[in-house]
This record gives sequence, C-alpha cells and structure tokens, in this order.
Amino acid sequence: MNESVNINWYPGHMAKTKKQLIEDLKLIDIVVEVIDARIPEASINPDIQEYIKEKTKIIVLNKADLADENITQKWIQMYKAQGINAIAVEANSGKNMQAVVNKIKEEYQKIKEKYIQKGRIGKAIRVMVIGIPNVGKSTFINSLAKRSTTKVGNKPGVTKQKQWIKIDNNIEIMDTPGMLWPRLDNKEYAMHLAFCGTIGESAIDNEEIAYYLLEYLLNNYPQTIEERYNIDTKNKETMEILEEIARKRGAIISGGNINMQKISDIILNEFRSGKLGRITIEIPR
Ligand SMILES: Nc1nc2c(ncn2[C@@H]2O[C@H](COP(=O)(O)OP(=O)(O)O)[C@@H](O)[C@H]2O)c(=O)[nH]1
Ligand SMILES: [Mg+2]
Repeated sequence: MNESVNINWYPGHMAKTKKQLIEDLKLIDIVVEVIDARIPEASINPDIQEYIKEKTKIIVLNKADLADENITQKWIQMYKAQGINAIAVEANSGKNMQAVVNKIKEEYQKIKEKYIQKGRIGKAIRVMVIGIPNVGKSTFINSLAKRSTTKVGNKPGVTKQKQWIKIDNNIEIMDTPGMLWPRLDNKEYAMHLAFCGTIGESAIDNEEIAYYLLEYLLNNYPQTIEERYNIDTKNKETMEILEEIARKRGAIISGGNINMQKISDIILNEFRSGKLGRITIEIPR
C-alpha cells in the first residue's frame, strides 16, 4: 500500500461516544459485534475487547449477500476454532437473522445458570449491538425488532432512559447501537474500509480508493473485471485498464481526457452495490 495515502478520519464526538459506550456496557450481558463480511479484519474493533471482558460476544458477519460465500464460511470456521461465536447474516433482507436470535437464546441459557448460582434470579439478560459505522447495526436492530414479541418498551431507572426491544422472555436488546471507531493504524485496513464506503469521501480521495480497488480486483478477481467491462486485462497496467473502462463508460472530458472523478465513482458504486458480484476483500490467513 502506498505510504502517501492520506487518512484523515476521527469524528470529534468519538471521545464522548466511547465514554457513553463504556457506561452502557455495564448494563450488558451479551455483546453482538456487527462486522462487514467482506472485510472481517478491518471492520472489527480490537480495542473494545478490553471493556467487553468476560461478557459473551457474538460476531455477526453482515452484508453476507455482498461477500464470497465460501470465504465467509472459512471465516466462520476460523472463529469457531478459536471458540468464538460467529454467524453470517443479511440484515436488510432478514436472511439468517433467526440464527442470531437462536444463538442469543442459547447463550442466555448458559448465563442464566451462572446467575442462578449467584442468586440473581428473574433479571432480564441484556444485549447490545456494537460496531463501526456503516456495517449495518441499525438495519440489524430493526430486523430484530420486527421479530420482537413485544415492541420497544420503556424502562426508567438506568442512567438515561434506555429503550429495550424484547426478543424473548427475559432477553432484551438495547435499541441504539454502540458506535465503535474503525482501526486506522493499518493503512491496508483503512483502504479496505474505504473500498466498502465506511471511511472515504472526506477521509481518502475517491480517485485513490477506486484506483486501489481496481488494482485489488485485477489481482484477485480479474475475470469479474473482464466480464463486467468487456475488456482484456492481461499484461496491462492498472491505469491503462482504468482508462479503457472510462472510455467504455463515456467518462471522458473535452479533449478526450479521462474524467477520473466520474469513472472512480462508477467503479466504487458498482463494487459497493454488489453489481460486480460477490467479492470478499479479506481472506483468513
Ligand atoms: N447489501 C447489504 N446491505 C446492507 C445490509 N445491511 C445493511 N445494509 C446497508 O448498509 C448501509 C448501512 O446500514 P446501517 O444500518 O445504517 O449501518 P450502521 O451505520 O452500522 O447503523 C445501509 O445502506 C444499509 O441498507 C446487508 O445485509 N446487505
Ligand atoms: Mg446506524
């Protein structure tokens, strides 16, 4: 990855968000971390483990519809080998959401045993959804709310009035997700986040993101590019191919030059919307 890539992303409110999150976590028994199935490494937040401590954690690989199915299965097997619960879902269509509910119920049974031994009986188990921006936390919570036996209920008595969605007897989910900060310490991860639209626009220049995405795709999914844009990619430089795609798509400015902004947006949109097919950027090592 080019060292000159400039990453500039840290919302000012993040410190306050973090403080609130750590406070909220005190109320929670089970944490569901939503990550992007296309970039499981870049979209997970390693810092938060320190606050989750021994709480039960379930990893949800969302946007599975956009990721390569076989690689998603490899990720799940890898987590399983590490003793970590992981489930692939499509929060926007609701696909496999029931598996998450079942897993929460299963974990609830284990926690309940522990609570009974400690004499804490009849108290609800509370679940919180966390994740970096844009992974689909809100979509995920909305999908769970649709399955909810009782709709959102109001519960005073905690620091602020929190809304809880009841998904089963004694299982409640906080209706607002905890926002995590993406890891930008690693330039490769930052670029992967940018490919998927999690950081970008203001953080890294679109033209730069599209160039590196195309390069990644040419190395890993050359056939996809050849078929989608009807071009031959063999023995050509990335920039040459980018120009060819631009001409095919009419991204040209007066004088016959390439409209870099336009072709960059086209490539990014086609990747992000799944028009290029199911593509995973990160593969388990
Ligand atoms: N393709 C696809 N898109 C999804 C899925 N879940 C969420 N999205 C989209 O991802 C974007 C971000 O979702 P949102 O719930 O707002 O993310 P949040 O920032 O984590 O709360 C939205 O455009 C959603 O429609 C999914 O399973 N598949
Ligand atoms: Mg949201």
